Amino acid sequence: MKRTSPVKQILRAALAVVPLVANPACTPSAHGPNAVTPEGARAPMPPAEAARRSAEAQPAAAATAPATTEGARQFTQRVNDDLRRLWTRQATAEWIKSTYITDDTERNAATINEEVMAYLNQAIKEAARFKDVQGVDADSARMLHLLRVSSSLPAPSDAQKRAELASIAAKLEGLYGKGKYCGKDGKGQCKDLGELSDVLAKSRNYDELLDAWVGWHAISREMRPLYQRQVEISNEGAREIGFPDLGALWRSNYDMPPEAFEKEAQRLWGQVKPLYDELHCYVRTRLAKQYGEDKVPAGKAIPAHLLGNMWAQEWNNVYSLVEPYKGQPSLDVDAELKRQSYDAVRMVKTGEGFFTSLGLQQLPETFWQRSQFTKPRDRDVVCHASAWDVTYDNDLRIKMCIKPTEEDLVTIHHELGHNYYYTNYYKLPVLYQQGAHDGFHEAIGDAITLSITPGYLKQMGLLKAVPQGDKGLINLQMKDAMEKVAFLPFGLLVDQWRWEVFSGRVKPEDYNKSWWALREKYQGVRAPVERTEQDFDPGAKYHVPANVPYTRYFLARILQFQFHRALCQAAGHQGALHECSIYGNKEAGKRLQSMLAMGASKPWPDALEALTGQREMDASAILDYFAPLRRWLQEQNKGQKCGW
Ligand code: X8Z
Ligand code: ZN
Repeated sequence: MKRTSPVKQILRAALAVVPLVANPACTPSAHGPNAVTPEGARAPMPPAEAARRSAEAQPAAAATAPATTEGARQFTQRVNDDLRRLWTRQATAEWIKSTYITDDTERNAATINEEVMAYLNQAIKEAARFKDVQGVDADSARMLHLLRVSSSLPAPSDAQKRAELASIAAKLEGLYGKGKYCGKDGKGQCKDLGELSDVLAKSRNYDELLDAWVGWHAISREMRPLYQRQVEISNEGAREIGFPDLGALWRSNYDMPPEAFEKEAQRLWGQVKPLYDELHCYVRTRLAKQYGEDKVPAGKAIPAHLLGNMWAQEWNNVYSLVEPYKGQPSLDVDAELKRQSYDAVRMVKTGEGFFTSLGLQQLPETFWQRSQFTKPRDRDVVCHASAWDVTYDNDLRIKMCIKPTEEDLVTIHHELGHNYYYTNYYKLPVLYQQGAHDGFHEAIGDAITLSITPGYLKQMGLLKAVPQGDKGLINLQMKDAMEKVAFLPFGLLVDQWRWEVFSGRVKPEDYNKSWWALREKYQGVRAPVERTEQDFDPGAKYHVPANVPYTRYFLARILQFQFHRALCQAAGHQGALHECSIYGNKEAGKRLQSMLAMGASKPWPDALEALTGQREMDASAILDYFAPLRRWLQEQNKGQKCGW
């Protein structure tokens, strides 16, 4: 029987269907020019310049590597070397730009982003010469696959279009970063996203909330034509390297055919939807008490501005409105952080302390020197939190605008999770310097935060008393669920929308309508005022203009509980999952590291097995965790008109 070579199988699978996106973390630039920013690339490029740049971008590797097994090995080695150099230059330029937004730093980043795009387009085409080669070793075959799916924004080989794509991507991210609302008449005091988010989190005044929500959602209107063109050009780039559209490329990053991945995401959603529905029903009832039945009617989707967050993605900011039992010990960590004047460095040290308690190493000295912890007063920066290894060589950093809140303390752990992944795999070839899949990367820090129990917080002096008994437990679970469970449908729908857009099933004239149809379908949330196709509400969420795939966060919300369960087992925890903290447990730390060190060197089921013994993603851990709350919610919701 004729054997098909592994490379051929992989290339066929990818050509036939879905490739994955291999962005390791929330670093926009990592493994793909997500965040290209060329002010200077706005004008059409002269043909001579375009030709020069195309020629520069030729990867010499393939031309000299013969179509043999040895050639494949040489080729992938060369690509790893080239990419280490290119990605380091790219990440350096992106870091400088994101921490100091000016025309110059944007143009600088754009130039290198174009170069990386050109290189990848060429290298991926050259890699096709190995598809019929028999007996290619497993590592080379995997790297050829990872190369094909390594960019979330592939450019076509046409230099003009590549420059246009870089320019558009830059403008989109810039529009988001500079977005401000200056009052209805445009003459009020201007508020940025941080300030508007504070209103969403703290105000309980319906009209004030509405004003902040509408104000922020106006910043994305001008993104619409740019986004439409970005879709056209990047789809062309995806087709050139053998994918039907960009969504198919994104979905090919999960070691299974893209259609199988779509089904997998829906399977997981089916597992958790009943829990979400119970939470939604209860929260709506409580919001109706606060704002009135006329504003929050039973049986209808909830107005999107009442859930404490600009995108209604996490609802923990309105926990006080839904608190099940009064008179229990406070769960308010914010108050303690402020009272004790925690500064950003102390908060990050607290996060590091959790990881080192597991036996993981301290962060390198350079982390403390090079990170951006707080918002500089003298310049524009990208505040959306991210984690970096700028030189792919343990050059760890985080970039945040930290405020002394519990939300930011949680985000710090999230970002440090990325850094601890980086530090465990930085000695691998760069094509392997990624998570097993992108959801793994997003889940590490979050899994750690599941061990931030009230007992741990009390030990840290951040809670006065640990909640006791059934009432204490239900309050605690409600607070957790408002963050973790509430997020699930949002985590799924962002890319459900983009996949439809990329495939052309949703046309530009229906961008906004289809966005709200999905928000209503999955989240049970509706726009608080009439929207039209003048609006571009998806653009008001960072990851859309920044072109960061989002399904990873949905997967991470489920995986983090699966990881937590396995780590608790490794730590010898007996009893209910929600009672476990792995703080200080070295066995759990070792188990975690065994997975982190694999990077993307093996298909993700192998990595999952190393940590959990399971080869499938599984929502049973999140369901087990919230079992007490779910029973309680079912009781409360009896006789209510749930659903929408
Ligand atoms: O973007 C992030 C991280 C960086 S990877 C701060 N997150 C998503 C979001 O903010 O929408 C974490 C949770 C979901
Ligand atoms: Zn992240």
